[in-house]
Amino acid sequence: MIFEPLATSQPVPELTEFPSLGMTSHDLAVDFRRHFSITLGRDRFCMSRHYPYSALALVLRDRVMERWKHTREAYQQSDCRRAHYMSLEFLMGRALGNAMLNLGVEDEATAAVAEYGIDLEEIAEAEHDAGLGNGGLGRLAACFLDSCATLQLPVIGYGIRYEYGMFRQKIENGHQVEEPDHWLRNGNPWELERPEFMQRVKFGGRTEYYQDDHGVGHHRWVGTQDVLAVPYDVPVPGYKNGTVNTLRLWSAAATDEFDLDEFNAGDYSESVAAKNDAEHISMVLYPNDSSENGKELRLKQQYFLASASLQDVLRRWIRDHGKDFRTFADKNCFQLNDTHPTIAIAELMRQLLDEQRMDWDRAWGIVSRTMAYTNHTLLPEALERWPVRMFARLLPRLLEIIYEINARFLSEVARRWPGDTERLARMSIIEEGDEPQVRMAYLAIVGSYSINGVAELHSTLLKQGLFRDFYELWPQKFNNKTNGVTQRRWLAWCNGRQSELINSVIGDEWVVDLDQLARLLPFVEDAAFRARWREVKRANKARLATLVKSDCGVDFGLDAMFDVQVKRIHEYKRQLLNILHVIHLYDRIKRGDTDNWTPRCVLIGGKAAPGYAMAKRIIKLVNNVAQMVNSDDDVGHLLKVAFLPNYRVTAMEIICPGSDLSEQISTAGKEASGTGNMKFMMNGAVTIGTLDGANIEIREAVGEDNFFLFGLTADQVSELRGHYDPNAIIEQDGDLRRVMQLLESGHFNQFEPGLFDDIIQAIRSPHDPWLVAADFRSYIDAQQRAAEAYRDQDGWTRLSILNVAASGRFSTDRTMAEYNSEIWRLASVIPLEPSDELV
Ligand code: KVW
Repeated sequence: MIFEPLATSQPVPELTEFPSLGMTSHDLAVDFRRHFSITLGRDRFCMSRHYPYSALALVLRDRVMERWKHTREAYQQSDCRRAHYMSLEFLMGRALGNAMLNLGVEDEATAAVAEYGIDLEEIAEAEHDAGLGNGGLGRLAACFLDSCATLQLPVIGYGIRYEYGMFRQKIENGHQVEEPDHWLRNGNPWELERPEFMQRVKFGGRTEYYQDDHGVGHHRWVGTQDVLAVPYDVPVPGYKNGTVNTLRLWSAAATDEFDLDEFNAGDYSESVAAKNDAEHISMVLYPNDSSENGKELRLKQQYFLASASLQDVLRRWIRDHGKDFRTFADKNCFQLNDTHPTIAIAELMRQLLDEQRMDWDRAWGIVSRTMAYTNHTLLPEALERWPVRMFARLLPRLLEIIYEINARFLSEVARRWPGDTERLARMSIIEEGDEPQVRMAYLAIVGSYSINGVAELHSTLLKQGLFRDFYELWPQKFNNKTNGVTQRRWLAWCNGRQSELINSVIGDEWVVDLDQLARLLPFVEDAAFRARWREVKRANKARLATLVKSDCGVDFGLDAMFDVQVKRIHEYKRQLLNILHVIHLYDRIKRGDTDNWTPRCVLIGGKAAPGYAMAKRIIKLVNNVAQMVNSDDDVGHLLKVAFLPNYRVTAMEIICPGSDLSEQISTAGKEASGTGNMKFMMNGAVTIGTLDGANIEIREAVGEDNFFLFGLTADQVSELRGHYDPNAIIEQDGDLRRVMQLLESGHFNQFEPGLFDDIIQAIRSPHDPWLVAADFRSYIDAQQRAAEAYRDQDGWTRLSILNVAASGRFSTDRTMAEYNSEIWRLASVIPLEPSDELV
């Protein structure tokens, strides 16, 4: 094997040590030229954006690389406890700017490429987003990694290197069209292939019982079809601290034997098919946000991630500690990002039982002291259940283990509540019925020492509702960890103007200590500061307006209020409520009800899951309304509407700095947390929102006068079920009645009859789970209050500053510090800085 250690001699240590690389603009410029001409072998005919981008990426990568090695060395030498963040999604976005910011060489890099007449902003556009996630859950994982590196915590991300990330969204005739996202096509300088750490993952086959040489019984999993997992490491730099953590992404490859067996049997095309089959596992990200569709390939992806990652952790453990697992649980823990990687609980049992021949109780002792589970949603359609039959076929040994976990768990329940058979059925990991299912959330709860929700309300609702039985059994396992976002990307990087203005009055410590933003409070009273704040916002709005013009062809005037809702399209998020408000404003304009009007530019963006018909229809409605409103001369500058195609991390970096009003309008009790709400707040937008998810904590932090609240509470929402009468509400509310008349008359679909019938029906249905009509009046009134507040520009500027000043709590630095002090209990590890080794 080519990855065996050298047999003849071992290289001298100097091979792996390297004099530290210079960080001045001159040093960067020299290396930039070398990478462009020599590493990439380009000449003056290769002046597309791509090659200068690649050369600069290599310059930064070199500098990241030396810190990365030092960090690995420091972790290795300190033999520290580590956390492993297991997630099917990591929505990293672009890496170049992030590397420059964290290495502290933004100005130097700009100057370095400028020496060759190149504009850094222009070449940065050549980088493709790493879109390995759907939305909030995937981006949260990326923000977590950023904060862990900055806090110098030994946390490793484990995920899948999808060949195709989140689809690219185009809009054709107002409809969403999906295109594959082949993000690796032009190569990826931000990954390092590690074939030496390849693992083998089994599928299918059957289980056998056997006795070892000592007569002890064991199980083995045989007759399997195996897939290779090849790791690719992505560096995660901390902020100016010498730490570079690792995100390890697994790519699926066919095993050699797999090919050869079939090939020798004479069936060439079968052998190629098998190879394809294996490589399909990491081919594409499932584009469903908060809903599960029970596809076999998805379960394969989940097991592939869990098995490869755990084998990797055990490989390292055995390399460093031999087969003594007594301190394994003291040195390792695993955070499960939703139930997606939960099969890890059964897989770690399998590896300890079958591969390490440990007995059940010792193995379970390790598993149940190392696994921690984060729940991200209460929506029933998002709760993962896998058919037992599928499990039996794909992962027979894991199903046996799950049955055993369940049997032992249910006997504990029976001891605690003797005779309560209903409770046993309710709590069983296996849901009985015509098609029995494995309930992954219950497996996660039974196997974990910590279970957390992602905002105060969400965690409370988990304990009172969905997981009530489990909370009664194990109250000590449950806790809350309110989400956050990293201020490095979501303020320092994406909003240079606002950052500089903040720095000019309170310094830049907020970059690593976001609570420092509270020191902006006194400046709310400073008229000159408010004027500068307003200029910053206006410049950021101009940048956003340019994007809207180029991507939507719509003119946004800078004096109007920029009213923005960007997030996945889902009925519970109620983009529909937003568009009903737009129709209401349009109706007012058409009726001449425009005294004291506040001009508005409404921006909506987001992707719909390709199979989610209603979400796609809502996109079409937004586009049709936009078309009608924008082309009506009566409307003019009073109202503009645009749907921004292909919403993604890189778009949000321009959107949130240029927004005035942040739409966070989900039906109360449905949005577990939300994280876009925090990005907008940090960038000086004011929120209009319901008492849902982290909105509640945002409102508490900023003060009720500085937040436009509307809508039913979560309690009122559940109380209304059963006697909700939207038709009566529509009848009684003149504004809503006229909005429905416009919709129902086909005003927005004159050449597409019946197009919006499903939407109309949903609004009028007494079973509408999202209660759009119920919150309409309260929403319209809150929008009116926002519009009036906006007319007082100076007053609005105060609101804007107050929001930023109160956003300190919503840093993932705080979130990670809480995970660490209450769940992971890691000590931070400080690596050598590159220059240290010369001393
Ligand atoms: C499957 C999700 C991708 C595939 C959630 S809940 C479930 C999923 C399911 C994603 N995503 C979102 O997680 C965010 C991070 O905690 C929350 O802010 C958000 O409220 C929630 O909907």
